[in-house]
Amino acid sequence: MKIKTGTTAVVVVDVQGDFTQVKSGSLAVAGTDQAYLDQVIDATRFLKENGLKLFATQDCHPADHVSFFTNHDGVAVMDVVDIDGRSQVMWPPHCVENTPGAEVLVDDALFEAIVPKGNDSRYDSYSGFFDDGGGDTGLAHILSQQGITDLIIYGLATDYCVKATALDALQSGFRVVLLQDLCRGVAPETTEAALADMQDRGVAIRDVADLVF
Ligand code: VGL
Ligand code: ZN
Repeated sequence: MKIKTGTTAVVVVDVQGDFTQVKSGSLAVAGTDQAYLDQVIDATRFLKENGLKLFATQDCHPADHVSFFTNHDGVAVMDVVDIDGRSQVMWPPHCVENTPGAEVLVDDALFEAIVPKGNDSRYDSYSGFFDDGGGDTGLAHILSQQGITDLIIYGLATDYCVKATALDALQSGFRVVLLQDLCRGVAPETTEAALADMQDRGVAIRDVADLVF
């Protein structure tokens, strides 16, 4: 697949301590060992060397965040609870602002911007564009201002934040390529379903080796 370097940007989704086994994260996704992290870091450098602008999203929650099971009575991890008519998964506390678990594990200096999301305690934000309350992170505006029309997306987790970010990117008018080999999912069934869903809606599913510059 030929990449137009002037108008394509990369969005690295939530490659953070708490989502990885390397850092013994509180919400470590299967397959996020050192080999995975090295693969992501090498690919990210490779994309930068080929002239692409890089952006990252960062899950970043206050300690009293609505998605933490510890902030609700009588619930267990992964329960799905109705909150004001929305389905909210009960997660272990993760990516608490200013803690090591929230740190992005790819060198900050590579990115034009690292966009935080999920900082409103009332709303979850799997998407790097909009939270569940409709709040805008500003990412679409930043990308558009830089003349970006196409996005290459990868990171964690395929079935939650990667999927939500890719679908909101399409909704915001970007063409989207998802690099499957650089993504890992929370559970196999939801990961398969997420990939099928993204493909159905027009996301191109590729591996980094398929890109041509
Ligand atoms: C994520 C669960 C909760 C993700 C974020 O990055 O996929 N998953 N918060
Ligand atoms: Zn989160």
